[in-house]
Amino acid sequence: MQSLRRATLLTVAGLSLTHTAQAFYFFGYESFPNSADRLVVNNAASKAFGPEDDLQLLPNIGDVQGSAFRDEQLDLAAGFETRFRYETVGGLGDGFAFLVASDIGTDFQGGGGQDLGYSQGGADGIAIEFDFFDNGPGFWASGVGDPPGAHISIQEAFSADPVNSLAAELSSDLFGTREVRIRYDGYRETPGRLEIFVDEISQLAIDNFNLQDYLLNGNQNGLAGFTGANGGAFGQILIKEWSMTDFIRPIRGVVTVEGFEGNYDGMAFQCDFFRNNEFFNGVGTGLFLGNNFGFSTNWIGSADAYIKVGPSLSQRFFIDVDQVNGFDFGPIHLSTTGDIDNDDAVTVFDYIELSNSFDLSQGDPGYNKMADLDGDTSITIFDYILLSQFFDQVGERPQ
Ligand SMILES: [Ca+2]
Ligand SMILES: [Ca+2]
Ligand SMILES: [Ca+2]
Ligand SMILES: [Ca+2]
Repeated sequence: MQSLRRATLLTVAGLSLTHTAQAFYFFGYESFPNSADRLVVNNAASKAFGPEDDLQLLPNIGDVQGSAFRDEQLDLAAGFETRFRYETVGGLGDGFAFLVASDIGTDFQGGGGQDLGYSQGGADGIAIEFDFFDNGPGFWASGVGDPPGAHISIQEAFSADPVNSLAAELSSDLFGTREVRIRYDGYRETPGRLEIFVDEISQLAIDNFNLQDYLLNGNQNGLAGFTGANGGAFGQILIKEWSMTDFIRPIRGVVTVEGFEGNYDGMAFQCDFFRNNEFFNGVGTGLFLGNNFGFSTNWIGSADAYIKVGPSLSQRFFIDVDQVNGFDFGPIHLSTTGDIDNDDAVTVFDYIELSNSFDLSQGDPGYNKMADLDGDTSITIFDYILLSQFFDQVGERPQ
């Protein structure tokens, strides 16, 4: 089921060459004026705070809670990346949490104080704590307390109890103005990595983490937002910016074919990705138009791509997919060969296919465009000659 879901995440994104490389943002807030779209604030939280229109998650008042959610179900299962910049002003309260969860509403608010405004029973999701206050080892009923100091932690099941901590790390670098990046990559060579960066320094990561295990009923979708709480100790927390992307990056290809550029239009292409000589992903077949094909994918990193278009044999190309800049691929060159029956080898069966279409021209009944190896829109002796040159050759794609 898992592999099926992943396979379906690959979709043909488009064939336009003019499309510029970019991440697919769910949303981005550079500030939080009252007009900030689809942002719901609750309790003591407010938009349009101060001259920079910050999101005030918590005012500098004791015993208050605040929460803010993007009013949109996000497809999080394959991965997401969120960035936010926050500032602590004045003293320090209990802290705050970034949440993704599938069964809460945008009015969600959990317990106060040490619960950081999110903890409550019965909810599925994860919370990433930025916990400023050590509640002590004996605080929890379980007897397993907070780590001994300010910490980042990844909590499951909406419980701030440390027994529900998937990972925790002490950090004294959580105060003042900080930039956080949280990246969940559900689709790479090691599937399921959740990593938290503060000021671009990795603070905490867990591998073999499948977000869907923590979203209700294996849901792919969830809400994202923040909660925070002040107890007897308190301080102000401002969110200055917040953006979120789905981690899917477009990859576009430009394939220039030697000999008869342009004549592969409407033919199938196949692009398979390998790492360490093992297939891990593919884009299946799609329509080749205007000498290029496009697709989007949700993995990043490098891979060997075996690309085959029309009667060419598959060839290996190295692809490096950059998570920030997306990817621009090509132009590459595929050699015209003679694989008319599309089995990635030039054999006697390709001769038979060519013979069946011999002497026919474009528009004739029975004309097979795949057999027109030299691209002159007729099946002639010259196509035979080309096929003969490549006879017995096979594509580079591992079988
Ligand atoms: Ca705490
Ligand atoms: Ca904690
Ligand atoms: Ca063949
Ligand atoms: Ca021809």
